[in-house]
Amino acid sequence: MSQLRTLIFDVDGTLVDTEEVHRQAFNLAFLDFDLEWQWTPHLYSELLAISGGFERIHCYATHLGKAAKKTHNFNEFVLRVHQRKSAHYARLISSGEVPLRPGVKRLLNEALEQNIKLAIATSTSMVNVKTLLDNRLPRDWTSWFEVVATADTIAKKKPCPDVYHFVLNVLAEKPQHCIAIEDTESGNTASLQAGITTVITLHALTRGSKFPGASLVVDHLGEPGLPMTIFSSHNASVSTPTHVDIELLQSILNLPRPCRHKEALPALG
Ligand code: XBP
Repeated sequence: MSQLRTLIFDVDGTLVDTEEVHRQAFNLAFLDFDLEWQWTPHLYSELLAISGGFERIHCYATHLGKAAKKTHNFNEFVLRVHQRKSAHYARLISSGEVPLRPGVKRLLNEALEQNIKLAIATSTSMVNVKTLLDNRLPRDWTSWFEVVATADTIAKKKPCPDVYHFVLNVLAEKPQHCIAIEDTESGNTASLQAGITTVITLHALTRGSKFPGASLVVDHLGEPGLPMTIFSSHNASVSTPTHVDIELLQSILNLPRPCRHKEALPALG
């Protein structure tokens, strides 16, 4: 039996349903630079496969979108567009209108009460994390988390597992004692490749995604008065709970992790 000792949260789409705000910020920046690009929700849900706003713009401009003018300072141009996007995002998100997702604050408090360590593993910047959580958690929220690993901490973003390896290394923690809560295929891949049992909370931009290897896929973490919907669970007996709490997470950790791919398991014996 693996004792749950650490809960690792993704940020965008998991703590707060922010990706729609990111999408609006990208489109405002594109208008500022007279670019004809406008990312629809459908296109953006596909672009979420690319972690990192700079990388997302760069990839779109280079491969997927209008042929970008190949200027010698293309990277510098993309950086300026991303910086402008980040300014729009900070302004939009600091209003506090978009709340913490259901069950997030309850689960954070449950973990703290039960001495389970908390960590953050995200592909966005520390500035974005601070702007987001300064407006949604108590002033001392940074003391809640043993580690806040961001795009400023690691070079290679999700689906690369580096951000999760960083958290494990700083905490000197083994993956079997952790659970990650994520929202995208890219995040699911990153946490599973780090050997961490993963729970997925869906949102409008990820409902069509597949999460092979995730132990539980729900629409949100739920509250006693706002039951979650379970979309897939590796543990048939988990079909009754109305919300994700520490007890449920511990029961998930005791299960053998689902295999990521549908290939038949090697014959035993
Ligand atoms: C989400 C991301 C980020 C945001 C955009 O990170 O991939 O790139 O979509 O923010 P996570 P930036 O799900 O790991 O929290 O423009 O700052 O990258």
